[in-house]
Amino acid sequence: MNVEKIMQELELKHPGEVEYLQAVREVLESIEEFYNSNPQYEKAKIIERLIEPDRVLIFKVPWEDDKGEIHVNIGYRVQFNNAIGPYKGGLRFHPSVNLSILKFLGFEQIFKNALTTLSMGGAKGGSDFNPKGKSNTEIMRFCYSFMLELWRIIGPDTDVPAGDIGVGAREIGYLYGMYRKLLMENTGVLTGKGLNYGGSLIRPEATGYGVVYFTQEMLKTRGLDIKGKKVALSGFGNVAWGAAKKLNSLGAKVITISGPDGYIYDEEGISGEKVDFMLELRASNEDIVKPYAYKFKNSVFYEGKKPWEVPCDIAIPCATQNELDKTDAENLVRNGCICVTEGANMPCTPEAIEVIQKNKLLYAPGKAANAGGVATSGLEMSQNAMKLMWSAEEVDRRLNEIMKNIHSQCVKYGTESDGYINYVKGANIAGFIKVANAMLEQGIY
Ligand code: NDP
Ligand code: 2IT
Repeated sequence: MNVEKIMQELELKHPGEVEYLQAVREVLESIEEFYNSNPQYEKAKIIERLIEPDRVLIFKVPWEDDKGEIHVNIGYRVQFNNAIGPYKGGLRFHPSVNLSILKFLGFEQIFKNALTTLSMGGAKGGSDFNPKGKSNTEIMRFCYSFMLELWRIIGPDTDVPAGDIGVGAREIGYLYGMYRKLLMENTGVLTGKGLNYGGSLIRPEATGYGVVYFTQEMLKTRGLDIKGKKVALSGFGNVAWGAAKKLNSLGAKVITISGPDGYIYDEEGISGEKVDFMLELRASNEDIVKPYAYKFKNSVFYEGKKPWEVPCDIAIPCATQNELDKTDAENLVRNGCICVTEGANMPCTPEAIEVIQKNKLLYAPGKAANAGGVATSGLEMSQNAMKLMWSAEEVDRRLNEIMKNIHSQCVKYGTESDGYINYVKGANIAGFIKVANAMLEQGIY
């Protein structure tokens, strides 16, 4: 494979799809050496077949607001690759959603899902719908309309969507309600469901818990413990909340959270009722963290700033793509940070990753570190198929095992000659091998 040639062709075919092109380039560059020393992949044109989605459904989502006004949004489902199992990946409802973002997320999801060792292919979907400020009935009408198209291409053994930014238990409930009505079936067609209708215990916490389990494994490679470490988190959504809960229970100190309006610095640590307050902030639908500083007087709100300027031992970006850039990475290094774990998908820019890796910090890409969310979705699918429900302890034990296994795969394929573990390389190669071999074994279609 010649990365530059492939990228040039891809850029010509998909001009302006910057996030998608960024995600593909990262994978290609990190697997290039391995790929070229295993000619069976080139012979079968695995890369050319892997970088284009199997199919994309784009549809219109008309819905009526509470005043009777009609709106039209765009809905998408990108089914990227199902060589190892049914298409699987979240739905994102956010005004920034476009084809490029969903293709980057769907592409990443292929490798992430392969790393979990469960049988799940890669997909992503969503809409440019903005849930902010909408009433429950508006959300319900939008979700119903979205499912009136989506049902045609999903199914428990075909494609199993879940949540992502802007899609939580409430949205999954409405989507499931319409699917059940249309098909007269109760199956594991969506994950992240409520506990009353087939959801799994620990799924809401799973991404954040998994991120912390992975961080523990990384620290162990340097003989370090997470206890007592100061941790800067960004975001205040589902992933940041789960991470904060687990970090506190392990004796680490969470000192920041953030929203698009700025970040909160709380020297005393964000624990106990303060973590619960994160859920209230999210539920307010306002998408601002400023009210935290009104409620907890010893905390400070820094308007329009990012948390990466605060001295910390561990940084865990949990908000969105490209939120941590080169300058942020330089600040973290200067302030003595030892570990950056990606809770969000692709939150570090390529330039930031270069700085972090050059300075030999522990660094884990999202496709390895945040795989606990989709892994627990996979466990939800297993429970649904068996018509059984595991205890929280059982699910958590399996999640912990899966995260440790992902870490071992990264060490196996990512350890460099000087002993530094390149988790990007490790995760991409390990994920690639499973999918590529499945494709080889099944022929060219
Ligand atoms: P949530 O919707 O619960 O929270 C994310 C919120 O972060 C968004 O509402 C967004 O606000 C906010 N945000 C956006 N940009 C910034 C920014 N620059 N600084 C601070 N906050 C910002 O989403 P999740 O917690 O579910 O997802 C967060 C990340 O984790 C995403 O990258 C997602 O893909 C990833 N992820 C999620 C998993 C899951 O199971 N939910 C699993 C694995 C990964 P705004 O609307 O104003 O932009
Ligand atoms: O990015 C992700 O892995 C998710 N949003 C979770 C997907 C899932 O199917 O649980």
